[in-house]
Amino acid sequence: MPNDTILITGACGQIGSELSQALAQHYGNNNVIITDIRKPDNFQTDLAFEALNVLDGGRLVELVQKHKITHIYHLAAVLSASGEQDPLFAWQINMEGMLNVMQVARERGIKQVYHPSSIAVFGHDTPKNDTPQYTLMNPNTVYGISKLAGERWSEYYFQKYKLDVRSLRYPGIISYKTPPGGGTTDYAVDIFYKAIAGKKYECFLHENSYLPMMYMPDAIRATLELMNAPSDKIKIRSAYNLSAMSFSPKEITQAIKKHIPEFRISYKPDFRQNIADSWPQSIDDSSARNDWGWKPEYDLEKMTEDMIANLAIPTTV
Ligand code: AKB
Repeated sequence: MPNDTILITGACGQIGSELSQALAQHYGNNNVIITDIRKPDNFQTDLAFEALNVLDGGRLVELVQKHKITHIYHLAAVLSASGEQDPLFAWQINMEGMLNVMQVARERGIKQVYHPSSIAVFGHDTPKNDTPQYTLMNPNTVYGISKLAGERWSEYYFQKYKLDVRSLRYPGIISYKTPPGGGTTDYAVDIFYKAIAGKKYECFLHENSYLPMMYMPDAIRATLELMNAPSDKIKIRSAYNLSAMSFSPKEITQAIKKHIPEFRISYKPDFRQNIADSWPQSIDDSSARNDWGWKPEYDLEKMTEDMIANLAIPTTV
Protein backbone atom coordinates (compact mmCIF):
# COMPACT_ATOMS: atom_id res chain seq x y z
CA MET A 1 0.00 0.00 0.00
CA PRO A 2 1.50 3.41 -0.94
CA ASN A 3 0.99 5.07 2.46
CA ASP A 4 2.03 2.20 4.68
CA THR A 5 5.10 2.72 6.85
CA ILE A 6 6.60 -0.10 8.88
CA LEU A 7 8.45 0.07 12.19
CA ILE A 8 10.45 -2.97 13.31
CA THR A 9 11.75 -3.43 16.85
CA GLY A 10 14.73 -5.71 17.47
CA ALA A 11 15.63 -5.12 13.82
CA CYS A 12 19.35 -5.84 14.22
CA GLY A 13 18.72 -9.37 15.52
CA GLN A 14 18.74 -12.68 13.65
CA ILE A 15 15.18 -12.47 12.29
CA GLY A 16 14.88 -8.67 12.29
CA SER A 17 17.88 -8.12 10.05
CA GLU A 18 16.41 -10.33 7.31
CA LEU A 19 12.74 -9.51 7.81
CA SER A 20 13.47 -5.79 7.50
CA GLN A 21 15.08 -6.37 4.08
CA ALA A 22 12.12 -8.45 2.94
CA LEU A 23 9.69 -5.78 4.15
CA ALA A 24 11.75 -3.10 2.37
CA GLN A 25 11.39 -5.04 -0.88
CA HIS A 26 7.64 -5.15 -0.36
CA TYR A 27 7.00 -1.61 0.93
CA GLY A 28 10.06 0.29 -0.37
CA ASN A 29 13.24 1.33 1.48
CA ASN A 30 11.78 4.69 2.48
CA ASN A 31 8.82 3.07 4.16
CA VAL A 32 10.66 0.80 6.60
CA ILE A 33 12.10 2.19 9.84
CA ILE A 34 14.36 -0.19 11.73
CA THR A 35 14.85 0.18 15.48
CA ASP A 36 16.90 -1.54 18.12
CA ILE A 37 18.46 -0.65 21.44
CA ARG A 38 21.60 0.22 19.44
CA LYS A 39 23.00 -0.43 15.99
CA PRO A 40 25.98 -2.83 16.06
CA ASP A 41 29.12 -1.28 14.48
CA ASN A 42 29.27 -3.81 11.64
CA PHE A 43 25.53 -3.70 10.86
CA GLN A 44 25.06 -2.81 7.18
CA THR A 45 21.73 -1.35 6.11
CA ASP A 46 20.21 1.16 3.69
CA LEU A 47 17.17 1.57 5.93
CA ALA A 48 16.58 4.43 8.37
CA PHE A 49 17.67 3.44 11.89
CA GLU A 50 16.27 4.87 15.13
CA ALA A 51 17.46 3.84 18.60
CA LEU A 52 14.59 2.45 20.68
CA ASN A 53 14.46 0.77 24.06
CA VAL A 54 11.12 -1.04 23.94
CA LEU A 55 10.56 -0.21 27.62
CA ASP A 56 10.36 3.47 26.65
CA GLY A 57 6.73 3.86 25.53
CA GLY A 58 7.16 7.64 25.10
CA ARG A 59 9.95 7.17 22.57
CA LEU A 60 7.84 4.62 20.71
CA VAL A 61 4.97 7.15 20.44
CA GLU A 62 7.46 9.77 19.22
CA LEU A 63 8.73 7.45 16.44
CA VAL A 64 5.23 6.40 15.44
CA GLN A 65 4.24 10.06 15.06
CA LYS A 66 7.48 11.18 13.41
CA HIS A 67 7.39 8.48 10.72
CA LYS A 68 3.58 8.14 10.43
CA ILE A 69 3.88 4.43 11.22
CA THR A 70 1.00 2.16 10.13
CA HIS A 71 2.42 -1.32 10.89
CA ILE A 72 4.64 -2.56 13.75
CA TYR A 73 6.71 -5.76 13.70
CA HIS A 74 7.72 -6.26 17.32
CA LEU A 75 10.70 -8.62 17.36
CA ALA A 76 12.68 -7.34 20.36
CA ALA A 77 12.82 -10.09 23.01
CA VAL A 78 15.16 -11.94 25.37
CA LEU A 79 15.34 -15.60 24.22
CA SER A 80 15.10 -18.83 26.21
CA ALA A 81 18.67 -19.45 27.38
CA SER A 82 19.55 -15.79 28.06
CA GLY A 83 16.23 -15.33 29.84
CA GLU A 84 17.19 -17.93 32.44
CA GLN A 85 20.27 -15.87 33.39
CA ASP A 86 18.12 -12.91 34.46
CA PRO A 87 14.45 -13.96 34.55
CA LEU A 88 13.01 -10.69 35.85
CA PHE A 89 14.83 -8.64 33.22
CA ALA A 90 13.62 -11.05 30.50
CA TRP A 91 10.06 -10.75 31.79
CA GLN A 92 10.28 -6.97 31.80
CA ILE A 93 11.63 -6.72 28.24
CA ASN A 94 9.30 -9.35 26.83
CA MET A 95 6.09 -8.32 28.61
CA GLU A 96 6.39 -4.57 29.17
CA GLY A 97 7.92 -4.19 25.72
CA MET A 98 5.02 -6.05 24.14
CA LEU A 99 2.38 -4.17 26.11
CA ASN A 100 3.97 -0.85 25.15
CA VAL A 101 3.65 -1.85 21.50
CA MET A 102 0.04 -3.04 21.89
CA GLN A 103 -1.00 0.08 23.76
CA VAL A 104 0.65 2.48 21.30
CA ALA A 105 -0.83 0.49 18.41
CA ARG A 106 -4.32 0.75 19.91
CA GLU A 107 -4.07 4.43 20.77
CA ARG A 108 -2.42 5.53 17.52
CA GLY A 109 -4.61 3.52 15.14
CA ILE A 110 -1.87 1.19 13.90
CA LYS A 111 -3.31 -1.03 11.14
CA GLN A 112 -1.37 -4.23 11.90
CA VAL A 113 0.95 -5.63 14.57
CA TYR A 114 3.18 -8.69 14.28
CA HIS A 115 4.32 -10.25 17.55
CA PRO A 116 6.15 -13.57 17.18
CA SER A 117 5.61 -16.43 19.56
CA SER A 118 7.68 -19.60 19.85
CA ILE A 119 7.64 -23.37 20.45
CA ALA A 120 8.80 -22.27 23.93
CA VAL A 121 5.12 -21.81 24.88
CA PHE A 122 4.93 -25.60 25.31
CA GLY A 123 6.18 -27.50 28.35
CA HIS A 124 7.18 -30.92 29.72
CA ASP A 125 3.60 -32.25 29.76
CA THR A 126 2.81 -31.18 26.16
CA PRO A 127 2.60 -34.09 23.66
CA LYS A 128 6.07 -34.26 22.08
CA ASN A 129 5.28 -35.38 18.56
CA ASP A 130 3.07 -33.54 16.10
CA THR A 131 2.25 -31.16 18.93
CA PRO A 132 -1.28 -29.88 18.25
CA GLN A 133 -2.27 -26.24 17.95
CA TYR A 134 -4.38 -26.51 21.10
CA THR A 135 -2.91 -28.65 23.86
CA LEU A 136 -1.42 -28.56 27.36
CA MET A 137 0.83 -25.51 27.64
CA ASN A 138 2.83 -25.23 30.83
CA PRO A 139 6.13 -23.57 29.81
CA ASN A 140 8.92 -23.59 32.36
CA THR A 141 11.23 -20.89 31.01
CA VAL A 142 10.60 -17.21 31.59
CA TYR A 143 10.81 -16.76 27.81
CA GLY A 144 8.11 -19.39 27.27
CA ILE A 145 5.90 -17.94 29.99
CA SER A 146 6.22 -14.46 28.48
CA LYS A 147 5.48 -15.74 24.97
CA LEU A 148 2.38 -17.60 26.19
CA ALA A 149 1.20 -14.49 28.05
CA GLY A 150 1.94 -12.52 24.86
CA GLU A 151 -0.30 -14.88 22.90
CA ARG A 152 -3.14 -14.29 25.33
CA TRP A 153 -2.63 -10.51 25.12
CA SER A 154 -2.60 -10.68 21.30
CA GLU A 155 -5.98 -12.39 21.28
CA TYR A 156 -7.25 -9.97 23.92
CA TYR A 157 -6.29 -6.87 21.91
CA PHE A 158 -7.83 -8.38 18.79
CA GLN A 159 -11.10 -9.28 20.48
CA LYS A 160 -11.47 -6.24 22.70
CA TYR A 161 -10.00 -3.48 20.52
CA LYS A 162 -10.14 -5.05 17.02
CA LEU A 163 -6.38 -4.55 16.69
CA ASP A 164 -5.14 -6.69 13.77
CA VAL A 165 -2.48 -8.65 15.68
CA ARG A 166 -0.97 -11.75 14.05
CA SER A 167 1.60 -14.23 15.31
CA LEU A 168 3.55 -17.41 14.57
CA ARG A 169 5.09 -19.90 16.96
CA TYR A 170 8.56 -19.97 15.42
CA PRO A 171 10.63 -23.14 15.76
CA GLY A 172 14.44 -22.77 15.94
CA ILE A 173 15.50 -20.55 13.03
CA ILE A 174 18.66 -21.35 11.07
CA SER A 175 20.39 -18.63 9.07
CA TYR A 176 23.81 -17.36 7.98
CA LYS A 177 23.46 -13.57 7.80
CA THR A 178 23.11 -12.48 11.43
CA PRO A 179 23.86 -14.90 14.29
CA PRO A 180 21.13 -15.70 16.82
CA GLY A 181 21.68 -14.70 20.44
CA GLY A 182 20.71 -16.55 23.58
CA GLY A 183 18.43 -19.31 22.28
CA THR A 184 18.36 -23.05 22.97
CA THR A 185 18.16 -23.86 19.27
CA ASP A 186 21.28 -21.77 18.50
CA TYR A 187 23.42 -24.92 18.32
CA ALA A 188 21.93 -25.62 14.88
CA VAL A 189 23.50 -22.37 13.63
CA ASP A 190 26.77 -22.48 15.62
CA ILE A 191 27.52 -25.96 14.28
CA PHE A 192 27.76 -24.64 10.70
CA TYR A 193 30.26 -21.91 11.64
CA LYS A 194 32.52 -24.50 13.29
CA ALA A 195 32.17 -26.97 10.42
CA ILE A 196 33.04 -24.32 7.82
CA ALA A 197 36.03 -23.19 9.91
CA GLY A 198 37.32 -26.79 9.95
CA LYS A 199 36.83 -26.99 13.72
CA LYS A 200 35.25 -29.56 16.00
CA TYR A 201 31.91 -28.56 17.58
CA GLU A 202 31.03 -29.21 21.23
CA CYS A 203 27.24 -29.41 21.36
CA PHE A 204 25.34 -28.27 24.46
CA LEU A 205 22.47 -30.71 23.71
CA HIS A 206 22.70 -34.50 23.59
CA GLU A 207 22.91 -36.28 20.26
CA ASN A 208 19.29 -37.46 20.12
CA SER A 209 17.64 -34.25 21.22
CA TYR A 210 15.05 -33.59 18.49
CA LEU A 211 13.69 -30.07 18.03
CA PRO A 212 11.50 -28.40 15.39
CA MET A 213 13.57 -26.12 13.12
CA MET A 214 13.13 -23.88 10.07
CA TYR A 215 15.43 -22.24 7.53
CA MET A 216 15.28 -18.44 7.49
CA PRO A 217 13.84 -18.05 3.94
CA ASP A 218 10.85 -20.16 5.02
CA ALA A 219 10.46 -18.16 8.26
CA ILE A 220 10.47 -14.86 6.36
CA ARG A 221 8.03 -16.13 3.75
CA ALA A 222 5.71 -17.52 6.46
CA THR A 223 5.72 -14.15 8.22
CA LEU A 224 4.93 -12.20 5.05
CA GLU A 225 2.26 -14.68 3.95
CA LEU A 226 0.58 -14.51 7.35
CA MET A 227 0.65 -10.72 7.42
CA ASN A 228 -0.59 -10.35 3.84
CA ALA A 229 -3.39 -12.92 4.13
CA PRO A 230 -6.94 -11.52 4.04
CA SER A 231 -8.21 -10.94 7.56
CA ASP A 232 -11.00 -13.51 7.29
CA LYS A 233 -8.39 -16.24 6.70
CA ILE A 234 -6.74 -15.55 10.05
CA LYS A 235 -8.76 -17.72 12.40
CA ILE A 236 -6.17 -17.85 15.20
CA ARG A 237 -5.21 -14.60 16.91
CA SER A 238 -3.03 -16.08 19.66
CA ALA A 239 -0.29 -17.61 17.44
CA TYR A 240 -0.14 -20.28 14.73
CA ASN A 241 1.89 -23.48 15.06
CA LEU A 242 4.48 -23.43 12.26
CA SER A 243 6.65 -26.28 11.07
CA ALA A 244 9.25 -27.19 8.45
CA MET A 245 11.68 -29.87 9.69
CA SER A 246 12.75 -31.66 12.84
CA PHE A 247 16.18 -33.12 13.54
CA SER A 248 18.65 -34.02 16.28
CA PRO A 249 22.29 -32.88 16.65
CA LYS A 250 23.32 -36.32 15.40
CA GLU A 251 21.23 -35.96 12.24
CA ILE A 252 22.41 -32.45 11.39
CA THR A 253 26.00 -33.68 11.88
CA GLN A 254 25.37 -36.45 9.37
CA ALA A 255 23.90 -33.92 6.92
CA ILE A 256 26.96 -31.64 7.30
CA LYS A 257 29.35 -34.58 6.92
CA LYS A 258 27.96 -35.24 3.43
CA HIS A 259 29.62 -31.91 2.47
CA ILE A 260 32.47 -31.81 5.00
CA PRO A 261 33.34 -35.47 5.77
CA GLU A 262 36.09 -34.59 8.28
CA PHE A 263 33.68 -32.63 10.54
CA ARG A 264 33.58 -33.87 14.15
CA ILE A 265 31.18 -33.23 17.03
CA SER A 266 31.21 -34.02 20.76
CA TYR A 267 28.40 -33.64 23.28
CA LYS A 268 28.39 -31.83 26.61
CA PRO A 269 24.77 -31.08 27.57
CA ASP A 270 24.28 -28.11 29.92
CA PHE A 271 21.24 -26.34 31.41
CA ARG A 272 19.83 -25.85 27.91
CA GLN A 273 19.17 -29.61 27.70
CA ASN A 274 16.36 -29.27 30.23
CA ILE A 275 14.84 -26.46 28.15
CA ALA A 276 15.08 -28.55 24.96
CA ASP A 277 13.54 -31.54 26.78
CA SER A 278 10.51 -29.42 27.67
CA TRP A 279 9.82 -28.47 24.05
CA PRO A 280 8.09 -30.44 21.28
CA GLN A 281 10.09 -32.63 18.92
CA SER A 282 7.77 -31.96 15.98
CA ILE A 283 4.81 -29.68 15.35
CA ASP A 284 1.40 -30.09 13.72
CA ASP A 285 0.91 -26.91 11.70
CA SER A 286 -2.23 -27.98 9.83
CA SER A 287 -4.13 -24.85 10.96
CA ALA A 288 -1.54 -22.61 9.23
CA ARG A 289 -1.65 -24.83 6.14
CA ASN A 290 -5.46 -24.86 5.98
CA ASP A 291 -6.17 -21.25 6.97
CA TRP A 292 -3.65 -19.31 4.87
CA GLY A 293 -1.87 -21.94 2.77
CA TRP A 294 1.44 -22.39 4.61
CA LYS A 295 3.91 -24.83 3.00
CA PRO A 296 7.63 -25.00 3.83
CA GLU A 297 10.26 -25.35 1.09
CA TYR A 298 13.40 -26.36 2.98
CA ASP A 299 14.12 -29.71 4.61
CA LEU A 300 17.35 -30.66 6.42
CA GLU A 301 19.27 -31.61 3.26
CA LYS A 302 18.29 -28.54 1.24
CA MET A 303 18.91 -26.18 4.16
CA THR A 304 22.34 -27.73 4.90
CA GLU A 305 23.43 -27.41 1.28
CA ASP A 306 22.39 -23.75 1.16
CA MET A 307 23.95 -22.87 4.54
CA ILE A 308 27.29 -24.40 3.56
CA ALA A 309 27.28 -22.79 0.12
CA ASN A 310 26.63 -19.34 1.61
CA LEU A 311 29.01 -19.64 4.56
CA ALA A 312 31.77 -20.85 2.28
CA ILE A 313 31.69 -17.57 0.31
CA PRO A 314 34.60 -15.47 1.64
CA THR A 315 33.50 -12.09 2.97
CA THR A 316 35.24 -9.03 1.47
CA VAL A 317 35.74 -6.38 4.13
C1 AKB B 1 15.13 -20.12 21.43
O1 AKB B 1 15.81 -21.14 21.29
O2 AKB B 1 14.98 -19.53 22.51
C2 AKB B 1 14.42 -19.57 20.21
C3 AKB B 1 13.03 -20.08 20.10
C4 AKB B 1 12.79 -21.50 19.77
O3 AKB B 1 12.10 -19.34 20.24
N1 AKB B 1 15.16 -19.87 19.04
